[in-house]
Amino acid sequence: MKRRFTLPALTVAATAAALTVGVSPASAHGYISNPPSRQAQCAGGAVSGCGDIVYEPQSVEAPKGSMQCNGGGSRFAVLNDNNKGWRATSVGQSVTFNWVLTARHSTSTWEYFIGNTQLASFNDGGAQPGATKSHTVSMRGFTGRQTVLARWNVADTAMAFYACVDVNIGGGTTTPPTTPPTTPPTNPPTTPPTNPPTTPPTTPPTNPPASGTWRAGVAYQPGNVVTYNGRSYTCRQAHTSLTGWEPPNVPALWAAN
Ligand SMILES: [Cu+2]
Repeated sequence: MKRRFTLPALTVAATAAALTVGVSPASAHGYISNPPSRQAQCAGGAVSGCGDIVYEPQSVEAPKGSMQCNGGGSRFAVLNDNNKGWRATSVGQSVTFNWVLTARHSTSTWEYFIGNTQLASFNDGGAQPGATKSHTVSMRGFTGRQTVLARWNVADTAMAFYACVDVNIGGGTTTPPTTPPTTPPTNPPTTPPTNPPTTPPTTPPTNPPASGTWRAGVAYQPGNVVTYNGRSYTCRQAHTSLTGWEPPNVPALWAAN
């Protein structure tokens, strides 16, 4: 899984260069695209009424140390609203979180929490990530609907990037002896109807055609083929397209055919 997203150094350099031109620095950072984070759901149109986050899901940047989905900053408070209708992705006992990074900030750690419990921490020791990053994290000890808070701690600034991902852990599988077999008491969303995204990667409403003209706001999947300015490109990683992320600008996401 991890391997699939490893990209040649050359591509990464090209991406950074392209983004300098195509996207303003203020909007060039990163977010979890899959399973779709709250900001990804806003950007993809799965959840509406999100405000400005739809234009820059990668910009949830705030000082380190917050436990809030928006990082406790002044922007994007909508991400903290648990009643917003976020879709929970059905997952097993471990989840691979995939980041799309539009700026390769040198990194201290990547952290994952449910509530106040730290699920995992990955120490990059100040290294620069590639254009994408993925971590597989155990959900051990948790079942049902949960919100995972991810923090990308930048090494050389006081800032971090935040992403909340709603998941439904262990859909039908198991339950420890602590749970009574008959009723699933406090976990309403264990019933299928509330979990539309049973398909693996990104889910949003806009399913891209097998081929067609590239558009913003579409949840593209690996293998999707689009045309842009008369050229054909194949999607390399699941992501929701954004203005500024046209295929020639982001070779990490699109391979020219
Ligand atoms: Cu940045």
